[in-house]
Amino acid sequence: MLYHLLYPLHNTISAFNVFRYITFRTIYASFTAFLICFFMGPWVIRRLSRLQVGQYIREDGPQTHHTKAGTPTMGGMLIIFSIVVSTLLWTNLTNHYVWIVLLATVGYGGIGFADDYLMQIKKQSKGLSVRNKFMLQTILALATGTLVYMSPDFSARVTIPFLKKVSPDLGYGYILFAALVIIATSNAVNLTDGLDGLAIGPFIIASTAYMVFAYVAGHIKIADYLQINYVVGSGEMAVFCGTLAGAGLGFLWFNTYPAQIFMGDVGSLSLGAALGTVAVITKQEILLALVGGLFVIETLSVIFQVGFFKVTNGRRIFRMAPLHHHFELKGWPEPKVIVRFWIIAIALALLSMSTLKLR
Ligand code: 57M
Repeated sequence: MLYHLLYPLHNTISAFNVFRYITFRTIYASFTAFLICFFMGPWVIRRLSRLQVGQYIREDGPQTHHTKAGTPTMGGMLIIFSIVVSTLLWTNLTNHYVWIVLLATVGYGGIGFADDYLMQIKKQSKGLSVRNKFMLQTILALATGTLVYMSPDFSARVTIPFLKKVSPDLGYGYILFAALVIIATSNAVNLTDGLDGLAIGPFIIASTAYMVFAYVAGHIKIADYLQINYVVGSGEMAVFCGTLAGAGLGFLWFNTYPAQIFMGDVGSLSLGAALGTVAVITKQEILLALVGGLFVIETLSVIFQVGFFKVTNGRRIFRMAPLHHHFELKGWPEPKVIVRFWIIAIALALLSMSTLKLR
């Protein structure tokens, strides 16, 4: 909105020329989202506490979690609010990718909200059924994939990290592929969200990495120099990633150990979908498995644990899945697990950056 209101005045007030620049808008979009979360956080925490939207803690979980009972949850509503407001303020609203990514983010937020609402407010212990949740996620992901696929000049080629000459064209299959990336990322972030700041930390890191990828993919000269797929209009996703990272930081202020608020499914599902959609739009789809490698590790730990459990009739690989519970049960204090997982996330994001050169 600011871009549309102020940039046209640059002939009269030359300083307004800065609104043209993606870098400038990305920085201020991050700040805006951060400040909204930071200043509204205490009010949201008070309101959620008053509404008694307090976390129910599972009996079978690590003992240390029982002290967390009653922590306000559904803080994801605040994160989504700050992302949407900041995106509307700082992006070029004629860019259709902006609307597609907002649709995915808010839509997945809606699914998470329904689940949280049933559990926290209606006090139904299970929330949405797994079947309904998955069906809604699939419909929305396919819709998002179709909209991206139909975008002018969008290519159905998939970027394979480290291999610049291999880029298979999936045709209509790209829609399915895009949906898979979005669903997988959304659920992986959700599984990781089990310790204070554990999901939001790596999420901030991954969003920052995609801020760079989006800028590069949307800049014809840099994309050409680095020989990566140029996507017309994807530079605007850098501004959106700025809002993700900024909102994430603002939320982390309150979600850091010992957390004053959890994000709930409304947060984890929507943030994962936002990241997955950005990866698709910027054509760095497969690279997300490395950028968000921590989410992948957590998910694989569940897949292996459940698979092994079934095949061996009740034996386990880890003390408990997802992996963070394993280390908790080994006796690592919660902050140690969290910070070490963040370190892994930073290392993986740095490694992913090297794919810009190594190909
Ligand atoms: C949600 N949710 C947290 C909070 C957060 C298939 C199976 C592995 C699924 C998995 C699962 O349900 N994962 C998804 C994980 C919950 O947090 C809420 O949920 C939102 C995210 N959706 O925002 O509202 C608890 O996590 C803790 N928490 C924090 N700080 C935070 O900032 O401490 C969350 C955010 C909160 C709080 O305690 O209550 C969760 O863990 O439930 N299931 C599991 O993770 C379960 N694992 C399991 O059953 N493993 C089995 C195998 C065979 C799969 C095993 O290894 O034996 C564990 N979850 C819990 N207890 N809580 C089991 C024990």
